[in-house]
Order: sequence, then structure tokens, then C-alpha cells
Amino acid sequence: MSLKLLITNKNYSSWSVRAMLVLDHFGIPYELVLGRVKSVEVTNEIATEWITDWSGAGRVPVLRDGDLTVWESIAIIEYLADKFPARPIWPADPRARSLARAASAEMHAGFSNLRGEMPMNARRRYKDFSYSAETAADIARIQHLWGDCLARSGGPFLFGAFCAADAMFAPVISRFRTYGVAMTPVSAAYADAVWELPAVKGWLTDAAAEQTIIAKYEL
Ligand SMILES: N[C@@H](CCC(=O)N[C@@H](CS)C(=O)NCC(=O)O)C(=O)O
Repeated sequence: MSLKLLITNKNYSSWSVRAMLVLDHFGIPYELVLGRVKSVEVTNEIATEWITDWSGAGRVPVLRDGDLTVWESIAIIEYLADKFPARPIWPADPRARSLARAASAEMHAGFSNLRGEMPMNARRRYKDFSYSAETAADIARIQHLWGDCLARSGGPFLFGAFCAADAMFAPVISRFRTYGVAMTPVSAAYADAVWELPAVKGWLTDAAAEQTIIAKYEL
């Protein structure tokens, strides 16, 4: 198999999950490889590879296609869209595609308060989790953005059919569920639609079964 995706785990590694969902949802064959980070203390580590042997950036995900190495989740997704043009990884309509890319770029570059205060932990559920006003603003912006996209497309996914933008936000849905974030009815229906996808169900089943524990993400 020529494509290999290096990740650390499926429970905590939100950027890994984004690339993995694109591969899984669009039926692209690949080999999953588990990597480890020198600086992170992990219990029950089962990784076989040092991430720094794959990428100087030292972060996951990393995609290898033969002698080509691509890092950064969004660049990996763009590479997959280029390599598999018959798969609708981005919307076909150029206007919708530009908005899907804008939403994905906003996710990739932003929402640092949400990401910092609510690390992804797909299998955990917290009650009465409190968060800062800055994180509340991130949550409001995300739900506003989803509402705009869904109103424009008619749903059930942000741009009609599931695309890369939905993969970029799937870990946010996981965070909302983990930390009990209240969602608008429109956001909740969108989250439910994403959670019904076979690729998402597979991710969550695997995450729940993982033995790896990263203490700093167990709040
Ligand atoms: N901007 C990068 C972020 C990648 C990233 O931060 N990955 C985390 C795991 S989700 C990581 O490798 N953390 C290890 C570390 O920071 O040492 C991307 O989009 O791929």
C-alpha cells in the first residue's frame, strides 16, 4: 500500500483524526502507523515510530506516499484531493469550495482557547465543565459558522454532502460532547448527522478501545 498515515492515537489526536476521516470516509486505502512523541508522557504506549523520523515538525498527522512526505493536516487533505480527484473531498461548485476552504482554514488557524481548554478526549464525558469567556466566544463563532453553512447548503453536512470541512470540525463535535457544550438545535442536528457516518463510528469505536492514556489531557 503506497499511502501511510502516521498518527499517535485516535482518542486525543484531533489533527490526526481530521486526515484519517477524509481517508476513511472517501474509501482511500492506506496503512495506519502509530507514532510517539519524545516530550509527551504516555501510559500504555504502543507506538512503533518516532514522529521526528517522519517529519521535522515533530507533529502528527504525517502522510507518506512513496518517497513523498506531507505534514500538516490541511496540506494532507489537499494532497488527497489532488491525488484522488474523483473523490468529492471538496465541494464541486467553486463558490461552495471556497467557503469550505475558508471554514477549514478558520478551524486550522483558530479557536485556540477552545482547543487549549477542551483537549479532545473522545471517550470521556464531563458534567458541569466550566470554561472561559474566550472559549465561549469560540463556541459561539463555530455554531454561527455551522448555521450559516447549513442554511446555505440545506445540510445535512456543512456543504451538503460530507466534505473535508466536516472532517475538520468533527473533533470539535467530539469536544462539545465530551465537555457537555450546549448546542443550538441546528448544530445538534448537524452533530448527529456526522456521528451517524460509518467512518466516524469506526473512529469512536477505536478511540474507546485504545489503552493509551495521556495524563495531561485527562482533566
Ligand atoms: N498544525 C498541525 C498541528 C499538529 C499537532 O499539533 N498535532 C499534535 C497531535 S493532535 C501533536 O503532534 N502533538 C505532539 C506535540 O505537540 O509534541 C496540523 O494541522 O497537522
